Amino acid sequence: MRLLVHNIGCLATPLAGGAFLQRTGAWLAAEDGKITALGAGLPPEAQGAAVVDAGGQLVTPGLVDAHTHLIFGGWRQHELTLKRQGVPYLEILARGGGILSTVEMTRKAGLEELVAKGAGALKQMLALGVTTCEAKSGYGLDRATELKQLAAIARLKAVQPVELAATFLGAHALPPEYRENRAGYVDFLTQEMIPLVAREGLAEFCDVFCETGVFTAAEAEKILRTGLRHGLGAKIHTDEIDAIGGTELAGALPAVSAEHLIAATDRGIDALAKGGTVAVLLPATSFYLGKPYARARDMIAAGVPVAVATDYNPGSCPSLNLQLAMQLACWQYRLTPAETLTAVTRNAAAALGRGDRIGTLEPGMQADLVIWKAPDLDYLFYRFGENLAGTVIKRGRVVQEN
Ligand code: IZC
Ligand code: ZN
Repeated sequence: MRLLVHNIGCLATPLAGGAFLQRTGAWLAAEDGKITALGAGLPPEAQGAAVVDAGGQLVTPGLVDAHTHLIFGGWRQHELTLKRQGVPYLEILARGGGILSTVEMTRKAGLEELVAKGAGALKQMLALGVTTCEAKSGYGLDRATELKQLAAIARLKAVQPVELAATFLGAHALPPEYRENRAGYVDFLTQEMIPLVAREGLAEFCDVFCETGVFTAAEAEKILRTGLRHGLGAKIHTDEIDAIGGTELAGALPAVSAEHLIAATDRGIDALAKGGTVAVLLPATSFYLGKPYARARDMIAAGVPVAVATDYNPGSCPSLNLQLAMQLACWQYRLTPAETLTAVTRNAAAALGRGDRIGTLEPGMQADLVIWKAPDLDYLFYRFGENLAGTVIKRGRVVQEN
């Protein structure tokens, strides 16, 4: 299966070595799902390849959404008024709402229902140019429901084109059954769930919500080290609201990524740089919760690879629109268009352990790309509020035409 994309007005891509390439009048060839050659000027003979005319438009790598809570029952629109009345996110959780109300709805949902809802979301993401997506569990907090969420992710890998990376987030909140027994829940995760999830190959990563009133840095360390021993890469939700040591832990482990980081301190940023940990920033969550924006410029200055993702979930970011997150990153974090594109391609792929295969347009990399309804990269950050993705290609095949 061969593919030739020609008449590319502007090809924009980060490169593996850290540079950023923008080339006009380009073409790209792929075979068996991988990029074989790129060039400028006259394209090579098509020789039986499928030919796609990019129409003089922008082409970038397919977008990677490195942080989503894709699988959940119900929604939480009822929290909107509470939030408007000033009840904080953690207070809603402490009252048994928030994550725990989604847990209740996810426990009640059938597998087929979760698969159908996830498929609907992925269809929308693909139409927005997303070709790879992380998906976390964490709305079961019991054996059967965590496995049901991971089964839904496994099923979705087989039935639609967006590539999925599964993350086990059993440590998303303390379930009501363990309210008086924190240590018992951590034991359940480390002794029963993590070994089971790893043995069955149900997840690539293990994640913990390290936050005031949720899990401490010491608990997160125990859980993530257990995951690492079982072959699960470490991720951590940290400094979303308070800095309680999770970011320092992420750098020390090291974790593949630390996510949120709104309240990150200089020490935390330093630790991420030392550990080579990717900072996954979630600007649509800052927007939706009315919180400050993470210190992306300081992180880049410190040498931390910065990724940007949606955080799609029913509580703190009920939007799956990665283009919106990119635009917020550009305006609120003051990232340049090139830095922002790097954050949703190369760095996001690195946050999913796929940096050697996905996220740049270079020979040998997977042929995941988007032909945009945009003449150049700046335009993506200029025309906000509508879907600018045109044709989406995954592993060398056209999978979406808007
Ligand atoms: O359902 O509120 N921050 N987890 C940690 C979330 C947000 C998702 C939720
Ligand atoms: Zn999250």
